[in-house]
Amino acid sequence: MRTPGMALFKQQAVEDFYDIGEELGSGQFAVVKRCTEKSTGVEYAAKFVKKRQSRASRRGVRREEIEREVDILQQLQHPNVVALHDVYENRTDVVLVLELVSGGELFDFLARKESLCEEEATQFIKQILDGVQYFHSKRIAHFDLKPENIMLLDRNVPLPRIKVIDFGLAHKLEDGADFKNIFGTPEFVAPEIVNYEPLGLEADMWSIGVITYILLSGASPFLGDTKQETLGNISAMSYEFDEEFFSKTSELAKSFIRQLLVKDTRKRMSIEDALNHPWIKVLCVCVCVCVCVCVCVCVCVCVSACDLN
Ligand code: IQU
Repeated sequence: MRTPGMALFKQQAVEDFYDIGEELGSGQFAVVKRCTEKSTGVEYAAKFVKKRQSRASRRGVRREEIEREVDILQQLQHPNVVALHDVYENRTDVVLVLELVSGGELFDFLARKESLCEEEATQFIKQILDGVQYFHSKRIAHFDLKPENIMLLDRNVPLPRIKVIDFGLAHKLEDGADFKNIFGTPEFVAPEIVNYEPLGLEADMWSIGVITYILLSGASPFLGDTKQETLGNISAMSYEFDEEFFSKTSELAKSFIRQLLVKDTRKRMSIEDALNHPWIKVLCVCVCVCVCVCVCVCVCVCVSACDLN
């Protein structure tokens, strides 16, 4: 039943407008399927979110939470953030028709590669930072940044485009509101989440620190044998740069991670600080210069080849 003030999603059957294809992924209360818009032939990813049927039920997602995710996605249009195309609902589900991101998760891509040099890593981190800067500028916190939620648009290009997905835990932070009680995946959550303290945009910055650590080493900084042990490690700030994994990593990269994995939220790097960190600035400029030089050389070779003919 709908009450006044509730968002109205399209009440027609999504199947009338989209051909629904194979399953792409699933979560506790959602399944994502490939779909094709009948009128245009364009492919999307349809996320079927199970609605909670009664107040007492523990299954499904509360309507206000689904509306929050939709409301946030509707505010976001950025090359590094998944786009929302359409929203339908029926008795059991709300269906979010999202941009299709075909290149898989960033970490599957990395797992297939022999190794990732820092220049390549910064190209990925920079795109994550660009996406995060965009929603942080709107005071939107994601609260669930982790490798599974970073996807590649197309894995078969030299510098794949990254998309941040899954805004199911995201919140728009209102001024003065003291925001607590959100819980993402233990490995990636900030100490203020573990300790049920007020939350802000800083929690995402911590997660970026953990993601960067994993990206460069393949190891996870706080992961314990149990959930409790992991949370204990986070709260105790118990992590190190193990020589086994970090012997070839630059001091600049470690300083970037160190300045994100800071317990005091006021001393942790903000998104602007991270974008201005020399590891990101210097390496990204280097890669851009290299790409430009390569393109120039290719053009020169082509032009001279044409002249010879
Ligand atoms: C998924 C979720 C949200 C958007 C997607 C867009 N394209 C493909 C898959 C998408 S998924 O749940 O199927 N995969 C997320 C992998 N963690």
